[in-house]
Amino acid sequence: METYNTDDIIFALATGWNQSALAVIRISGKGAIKALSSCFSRPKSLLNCKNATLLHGYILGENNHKIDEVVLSVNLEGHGYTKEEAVEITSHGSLAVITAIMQELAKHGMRQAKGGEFTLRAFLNGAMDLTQAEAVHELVTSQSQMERGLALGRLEGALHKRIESLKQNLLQAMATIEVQLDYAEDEVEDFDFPKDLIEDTKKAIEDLSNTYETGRLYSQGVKIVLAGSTNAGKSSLFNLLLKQKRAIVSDIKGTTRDYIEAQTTIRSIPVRLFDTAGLRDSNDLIENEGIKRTKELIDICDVIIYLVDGVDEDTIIDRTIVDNPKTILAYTKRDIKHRKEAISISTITGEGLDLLFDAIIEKSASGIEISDDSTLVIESSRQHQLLEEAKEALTNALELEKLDIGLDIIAVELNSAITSLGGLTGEITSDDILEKIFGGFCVGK
Ligand SMILES: Nc1nc2c(ncn2[C@@H]2O[C@H](COP(=O)(O)OP(=O)(O)O)[C@@H](O)[C@H]2O)c(=O)[nH]1
Ligand SMILES: [Mg+2]
Repeated sequence: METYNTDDIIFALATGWNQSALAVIRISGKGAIKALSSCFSRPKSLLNCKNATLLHGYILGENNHKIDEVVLSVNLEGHGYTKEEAVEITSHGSLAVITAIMQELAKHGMRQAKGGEFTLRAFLNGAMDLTQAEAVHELVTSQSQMERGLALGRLEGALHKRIESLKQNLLQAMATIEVQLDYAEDEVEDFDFPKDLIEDTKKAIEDLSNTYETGRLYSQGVKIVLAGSTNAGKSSLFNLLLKQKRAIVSDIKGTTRDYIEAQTTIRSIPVRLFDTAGLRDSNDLIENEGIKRTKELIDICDVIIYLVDGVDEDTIIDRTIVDNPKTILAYTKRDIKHRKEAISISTITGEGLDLLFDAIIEKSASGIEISDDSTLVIESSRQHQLLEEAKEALTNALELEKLDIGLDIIAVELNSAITSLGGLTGEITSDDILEKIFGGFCVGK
């Protein structure tokens, strides 16, 4: 790979680039211990370290001037995250300390790592497969407890195992066919085309591929816009969902003039929630701008919750919004008046919210709600594409068999499905693909 050189020693700040109590700078690569010992106060102890040792001391600058008091966690080759010789420096967390240490490392033959380089090395050294490497990134960027749990399952190898077993099925089918191909047809009696095995495997691949929508829902979340006329109760619902008073709630119409945006979760799904200006005709310039922005938001969001004041019988319902397939209609102020013609909620008593949440899940991309994070779900578009390719190849194989086409042609399709599955775990992967996967990681991972 062009931009990644795996022969040298890399370092990166693994914690945030901001002031905190402690910072962790990680180093990995052959010779890392020796290189670091030339700027560490106890070089002999470091050089003689056993695997998985903690070592206290000082990072030294020019003329052995102390930069900071640190603790090193040392891993020898064959161990640790990258399976390379590696050291993690835990230092004090000021930017001054971090900068000085990193400058010192650069002077001692180490270079700043690029995004994902540690994980790339872990993958290349066989510490994990590609599904696990992708799970690292998914875990680091997880936005909800559910996504965290799902990603951890994949990191522990749940997806890897499933793909491997699917691949084994296909290898077995392939072996049966190859035996037949190796001999003239009349020599092998009772040849049974492994149709069931291929069909079952195809179904399992399809099921896994179909989890992508759900995975995406839990990782990327949904954009929900609260719309409706002024005083409908949008800001009250917004605050309730955020569990804090962010938006101003008032019975004076036109209080919310621009939209307010916030992040929350609804039933473990990350939600970007927008409280908007009421949709009413107004002569107020600023309010009109707010209404215009509401209309723009309606275009880009996934779900619109259109709130209608349940008490005010005269409210005019905007059909263009209600008829939008993204829209959930809900009456508010159920504690005063319970409207039966649609979902009816109260932000005071919380009544009806469960039904509203059900409707949100149903409207969201997949409509599938998963109950626990032990479910196997994919969230990477790369994995989704490869599964689709494998499914396609198996569909072709089964079609060809029906048409009584030669086994050698069917074998090509089976092989292609096996290759796609191999691509998922990273058995066969081009540099371009590695670059694409690891390039999206943050530095230090
Ligand atoms: N009784 C009752 N009053 C509500 C409810 N939701 C909102 N309100 C009141 O309705 C008025 C308008 O609410 P607000 O959230 O500012 O509406 P918005 O203009 O759509 O943002 C306020 O006085 C709220 O206290 C509800 O569920 N029950
Ligand atoms: Mg409001």
